[in-house]
Amino acid sequence: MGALFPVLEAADDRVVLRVGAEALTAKALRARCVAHAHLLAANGAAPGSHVGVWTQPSIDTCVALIANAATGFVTVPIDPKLGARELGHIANDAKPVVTIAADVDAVKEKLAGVPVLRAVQSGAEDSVSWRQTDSAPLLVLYTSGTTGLPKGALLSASAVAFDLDGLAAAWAWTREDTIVHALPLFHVHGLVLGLFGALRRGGALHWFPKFEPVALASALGARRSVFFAVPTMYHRLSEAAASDQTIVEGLRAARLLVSGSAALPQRDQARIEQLTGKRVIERYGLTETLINTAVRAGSPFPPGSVGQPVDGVEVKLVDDARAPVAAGAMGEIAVRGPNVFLGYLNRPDATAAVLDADGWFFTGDLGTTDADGHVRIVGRRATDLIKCGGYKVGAGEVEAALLEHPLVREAAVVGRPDPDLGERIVAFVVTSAPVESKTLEDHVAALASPHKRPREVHFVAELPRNAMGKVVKSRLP
Ligand code: MLC
Ligand code: AMP
Repeated sequence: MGALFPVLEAADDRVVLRVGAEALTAKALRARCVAHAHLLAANGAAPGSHVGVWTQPSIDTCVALIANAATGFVTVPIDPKLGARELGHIANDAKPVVTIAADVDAVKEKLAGVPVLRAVQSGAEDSVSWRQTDSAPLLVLYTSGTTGLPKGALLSASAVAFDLDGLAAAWAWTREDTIVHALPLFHVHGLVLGLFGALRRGGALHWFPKFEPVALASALGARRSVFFAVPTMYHRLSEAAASDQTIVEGLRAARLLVSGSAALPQRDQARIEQLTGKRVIERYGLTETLINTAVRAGSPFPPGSVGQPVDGVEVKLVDDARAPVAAGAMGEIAVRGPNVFLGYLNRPDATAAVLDADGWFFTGDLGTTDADGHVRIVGRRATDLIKCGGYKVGAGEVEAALLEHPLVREAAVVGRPDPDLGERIVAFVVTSAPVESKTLEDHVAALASPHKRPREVHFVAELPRNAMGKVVKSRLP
């Protein structure tokens, strides 16, 4: 064990965090962490308490997320765009003692019953005890399943440290690297890899609250940088780069271009390689396991590989009965290692369904491995899980939200291939009176979340059903 973020113990004057025109040195960040711990202690939170962080895009939010983790609280990141239903669920399920927000007024009416505190704006000079890489929870990250409301995955500090150190070895990631990204701060990719990863290495993070190709590319050119993005962002960068040399130069200047959270289409990979002479490297993970496999920096890899297991992570492929498949055959990917989560909050049933007594976690992803251990993802067991823009969305959540609209009588939701989003959310609905598509899209955005809104709505007279009355999605037009 050691400190989760050693850079805060021996803080110096190097800039570790940049957002827009604002920057913080390690010393200034350390002082803010101390002030944060005092603020929480004065408001009824103790180490180990669940503390919500409203992830509005600002440097104060980054500080709150770091300070909360660094000083011993369990962070429940909350997407500020969540609709009423999901917010209510998270508040009831995780029961945060308090929630920290950069802009308190924007939150107060939305989070009924949870006290909201303004994120600290200045530092304190005394000391606190820094969070160690122990096995107690560090994060509760909400993730969608095929049905029902999102589940809170409990991740320990030791899992986060183990995984980040494994990725550091895979990518020769050091304190000399600046991570550049424009990912949201309430999921593994932007929060654990992007924010905590940069800080654990002791390097810097240059975070962009919005995905802006030209600004991002300029940042990549400014320092020894590593870029983290979802495939949709690489797709949009490659499109924009075709007519903007600044973007080409930026991508070319980066030390590493890393993609994850969904499959990177070969077409976009080829386009970026043709423009910049660089190949994007992929890594594969889940909220429940953090990152399991990663292409090694500077090593050759076959097309479509999401890399070899991170050091210390075991990977096996299994059949429907969870028995290992023959070498070279396709199977469900199961993983085991210190990276695997502690379980879902308040959901022992759901935990038991994915985690066996020997510590194997069954991912639901279908893959193959080659003789060198390179993993390729070839599909997913559940067709009712959709990956749209790198966000996981359960078809059932969207259907449930649609059915709460007074004019919707029946709804079926599927993911359809999309060159930009990977998969787009497509809804088929039977309504009792005419209604605009936009009305239904806005309805889902407001109730669940904007990224769960259908991008296409088809109005049908009835849904195809089998003899038992169950909707047969494969027969949808
Ligand atoms: C649009 N908007 C609406 C709306 N329609 N708001 C309310 N109601 C409506 N009807 C808003 C959106 O919220 C957004 O706001 C803006 O309008 C633009 O929306 P958009 O055009 O639809 O955005 P989109 O093009 O879909 O965004 C693409 C994207 C995004 C790539 C930027 O999908 C993204 O950030 N993806 C990252 C997902 C991610 O981090 N996944 C990691 C999961 S962890 P605004 O204000 O935002 O502009 C994981 C593990 C692992 O998977 O391996 O990493
Ligand atoms: P989430 O639950 O949002 O953490 O999403 C996890 C899922 O994202 C995995 O189960 C995979 O289906 C998908 N995923 C993550 N990284 C990759 C990748 N590099 N290639 C393909 N799919 C990926």
